[in-house]
Amino acid sequence: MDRLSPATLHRLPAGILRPDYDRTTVATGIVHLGLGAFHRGHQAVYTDALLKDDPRWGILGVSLRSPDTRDALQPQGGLYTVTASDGASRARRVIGALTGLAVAPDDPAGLLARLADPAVRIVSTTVTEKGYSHDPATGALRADDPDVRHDSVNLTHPRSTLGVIVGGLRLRRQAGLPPFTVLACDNLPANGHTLRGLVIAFAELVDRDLARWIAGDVRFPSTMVDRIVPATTDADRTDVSAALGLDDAWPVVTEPFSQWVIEDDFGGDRPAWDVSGAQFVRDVAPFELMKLRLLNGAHSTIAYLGDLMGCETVAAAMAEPDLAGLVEDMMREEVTLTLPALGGFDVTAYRAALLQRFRNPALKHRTAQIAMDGSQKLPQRLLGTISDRLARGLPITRLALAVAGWMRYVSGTDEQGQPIELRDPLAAKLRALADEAGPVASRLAPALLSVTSVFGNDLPADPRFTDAVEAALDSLFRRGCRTTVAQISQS
Ligand code: CS2
Repeated sequence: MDRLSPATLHRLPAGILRPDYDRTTVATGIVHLGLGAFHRGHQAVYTDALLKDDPRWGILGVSLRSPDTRDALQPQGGLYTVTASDGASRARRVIGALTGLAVAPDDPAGLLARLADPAVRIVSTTVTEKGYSHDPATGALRADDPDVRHDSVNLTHPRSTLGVIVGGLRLRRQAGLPPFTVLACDNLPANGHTLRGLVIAFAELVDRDLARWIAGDVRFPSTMVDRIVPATTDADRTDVSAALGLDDAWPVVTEPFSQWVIEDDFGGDRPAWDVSGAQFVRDVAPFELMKLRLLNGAHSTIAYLGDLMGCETVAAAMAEPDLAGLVEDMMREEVTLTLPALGGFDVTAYRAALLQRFRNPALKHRTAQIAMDGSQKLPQRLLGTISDRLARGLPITRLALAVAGWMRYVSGTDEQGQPIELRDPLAAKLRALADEAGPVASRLAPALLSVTSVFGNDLPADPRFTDAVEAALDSLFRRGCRTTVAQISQS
């Protein structure tokens, strides 16, 4: 089968949307760091839709580590297919927004030169939580991180997200150019504000004047991003290639739903992403809190408890009535009360839509994928909600079970005695703590709660929290996940 590419694009069957603009006239106005499936199914799609009217905003897609995406998409001239499906219907669209592909370690200096191109006005990121080199509990820079240390003395050849951004900004300042706007698109609380703090803290390690310039002149709008985009499977590749009649080495499969709320705080021109469905607002915080706590909080709960119950995907976990009931109750009874009111917003409908989205049979969203990097995700997804509830003297039964589910998962062995592969930047530390404690709640819970970069100092000192987590973990060890979930869900 021939490859999807600019030369074969005209052979696509009718019904598959394709770029409605002349790709040769598109300039690169955005450099995006973190070229995973999420970016390609979200920001790139919003951008693709406006290039016809405004061809200044093509995207140079940069992978910070692996060459895989570049290697798959280079022969396709950057083209790839996005399939949106709810199980019943399916819409396919070939996206042409990527004007270039780069792999940072191949040529870090060349990448910085691209960031210093005057046509580039925005540098955006989807580098996942762990890509921010920060302490998830406090948002502070991890100055001892090996990549941060490397970059602070090798800023012409950076490895980290922070190093690339600051290296690019330094070149622009040296060239007398205005800075680019830095657009954070990861699931972190106040992502733009958090990234700003980290960029400035990192710049201070390099050059205080530069740090001052960044603090004064660079904009870091926060954004809320939402679209469920699971890792692409080989079955997706086969399926998409059959529909196209052309081979697409790395298509993206996602849901029809997509949301992007962006703080309207850019240093210069910006794409009219609102024309393609995004929302520009003054304050993203209420949207972000709602999404992180309801969607991502539920997702992590489903991931740990579902995985322990033997459910391979989110949809399979949602087919377990007790688990689905527990998640629904957690969202309604425990999370919603901690959210600020969003004028005119129907949170009941939002919750119902989330449950429906989780049930999407077209998405093979693996619980193991969401379970990854728990140490980086727990604070904003579950622990903030718990702190807010405790401050009001409210119970935290289901939230505590979710945290205990993570601990049970981290213990490294599933209920059939099979090893659980822990993928987490703190894996070595967590595994050592778990091995030393053994499968005993009264030892494992305190051991893990002592990891301050996850739990901070306040929660581990609050017996309402520690007792609830330990009791839930004890039940998971003694009675198993299925029985524990059933008991809590039916109580
Ligand atoms: C998921 C998110 O992998 C995960 O941790 O919870 O990627 C989730 O699918 C997105 O945030 C949905 O917008």
